[in-house]
Amino acid sequence: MKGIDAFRELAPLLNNEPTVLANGYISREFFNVTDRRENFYMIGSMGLASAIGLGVALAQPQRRTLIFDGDGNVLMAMGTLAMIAACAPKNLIHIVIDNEVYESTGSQRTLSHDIRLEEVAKSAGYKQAMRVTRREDIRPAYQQLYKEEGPVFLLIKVEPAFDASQARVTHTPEEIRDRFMAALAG
Ligand SMILES: Cc1ncc(C[n+]2csc(CCOP(=O)(O)OP(=O)(O)O)c2C)c(N)n1
Ligand SMILES: [Mg+2]
Repeated sequence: MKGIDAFRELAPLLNNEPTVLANGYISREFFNVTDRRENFYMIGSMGLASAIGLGVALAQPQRRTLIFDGDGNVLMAMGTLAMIAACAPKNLIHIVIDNEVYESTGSQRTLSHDIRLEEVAKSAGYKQAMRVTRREDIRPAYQQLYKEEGPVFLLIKVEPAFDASQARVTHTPEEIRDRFMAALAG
């Protein structure tokens, strides 16, 4: 399964959940699958989607909040897993597209081949943490986790298979911020 296939499975399941996306190809691929006001593309700053998603979940406790993260991003900000577990927002779903590389910068290997990030999340104190490797398992896993009390964690193993002909995010950072805030206010 390619990362974009995981996004194609998940996109039809989304409603108006605020969705914070990690930098690099994660944002770019999801932008190409479904661009929506609720998408906050964290262009540039690696590791921070999870912290921003935590902040959104705490500020908007009545809304289910999604984080779309990468394995390299999670490894860079592993402390944020502990912070999310400690703050324990019931409405937070943390999804990781794990291709075992830093694909955006040339596919250098990450540690996620040996280190099970969903077990790190579970040990930190996430209420549920699941790993899926098959495309057909994504939808039921997501639907199950959506019903659970958060924070919950879904790791999706994919091949590194980014299609570099896909467009970059065309919105400026200011536009991303403004439309995200407008979507959350509405
Ligand atoms: C602080 C910081 N360090 C490094 C980078 C360069 N960089 C951008 S994306 C990326 C890799 C992200 O890896 P991962 O989260 O696994 O996503 P993937 O690229 O595999 O989709 C790196 C190293 C950056 N943007 N910011
Ligand atoms: Mg990666």
